[in-house]
Amino acid sequence: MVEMPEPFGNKAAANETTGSNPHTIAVLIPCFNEEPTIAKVIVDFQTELPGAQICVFDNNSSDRTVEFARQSGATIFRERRQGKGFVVQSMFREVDADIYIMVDGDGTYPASDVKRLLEPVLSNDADMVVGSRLSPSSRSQFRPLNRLGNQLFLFITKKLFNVRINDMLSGYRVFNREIVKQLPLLSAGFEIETELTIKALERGYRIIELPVNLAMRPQGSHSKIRHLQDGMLIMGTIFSLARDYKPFTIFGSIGLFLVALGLIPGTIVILEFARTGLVPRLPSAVLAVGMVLSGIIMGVVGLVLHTVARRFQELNLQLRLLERESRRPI
Ligand SMILES: Nc1nc2c(ncn2[C@@H]2O[C@H](COP(=O)(O)OP(=O)(O)OP(=O)(O)O)[C@@H](O)[C@H]2O)c(=O)[nH]1
Ligand SMILES: [Mg+2]
Repeated sequence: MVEMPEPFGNKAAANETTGSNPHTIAVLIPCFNEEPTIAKVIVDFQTELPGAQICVFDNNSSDRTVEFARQSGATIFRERRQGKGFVVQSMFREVDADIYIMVDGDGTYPASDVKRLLEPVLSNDADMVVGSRLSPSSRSQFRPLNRLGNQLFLFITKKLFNVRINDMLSGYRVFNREIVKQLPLLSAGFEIETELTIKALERGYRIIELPVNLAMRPQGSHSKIRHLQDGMLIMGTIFSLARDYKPFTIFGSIGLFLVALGLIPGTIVILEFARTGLVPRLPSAVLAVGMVLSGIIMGVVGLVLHTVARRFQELNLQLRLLERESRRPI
């Protein structure tokens, strides 16, 4: 479970709104050819949350996804640009609600858990709740390659960002309005969950993970993941976000590596100089100086970018505080 510091907690205000004036809830379902499962997903969520608006975001499906979704009572939205990331961007832009639930259209996430996931956002204890498929108590049915990929990406993210999370790629999440309307998302495809998790963590939003059990896709329903291509995209996203948000970690590590490498020929040259007073291996000396200097430059670049990133973080926080202040009744 990840619990961020609570910079903006305002329980009193939230309890008032959950009382007589209930929140509007939207269930957002990205869909690309999910004809075998979409109707059941919609009905299950309608049963769990009778007042919620169910929004299916279709992405050029060539099967009967849209027809089945409409028959089941969902509102249909269309996104022409192909990719889950584009769909999530338009879901967050187009739909107006107080609380948002995002869930896949493939029927692999249990609707029966939705009230449990909603609870922390309703009580204003979290800005985002993640249905964690990899929590110790989850009994998720993963395909072996998916489990391996998830664990590898999680390991790298935890090391680079120094965060405690169990599942960063889950497609089952609950958000409050602030995070949906304020998080700047740019991803086009399956790297969207990585971006969502890391940007939310870096902005200090309060995130809670609750265990859910992932089920297998039923017979006749097909995965949209292309393991190699999407895996590389996710890896690329983790590293570019690390470069932007943790520049000192990235550039500092490269710098340290270069300095260490430069010290190998450097030590030989220095020892020889101490012994004989001569520098007979001039190329080694030049190589050592070049590598150590490059390493130092990398470290300085990391330090400068770290300061810039920190200032932007502060600015971001100030903007959010200002926005909150401007919404307070006078
Ligand atoms: N709108 C839209 N939805 C997509 C696209 N690609 C995938 N999705 C949806 O995103 C959700 C997740 O995709 P999945 O193929 O289930 O990926 P996954 O859950 O990581 O892996 P599996 O369940 O093992 O296949 C599903 O509801 C898909 O229909 C896309 O290009 N556009
Ligand atoms: Mg799925």
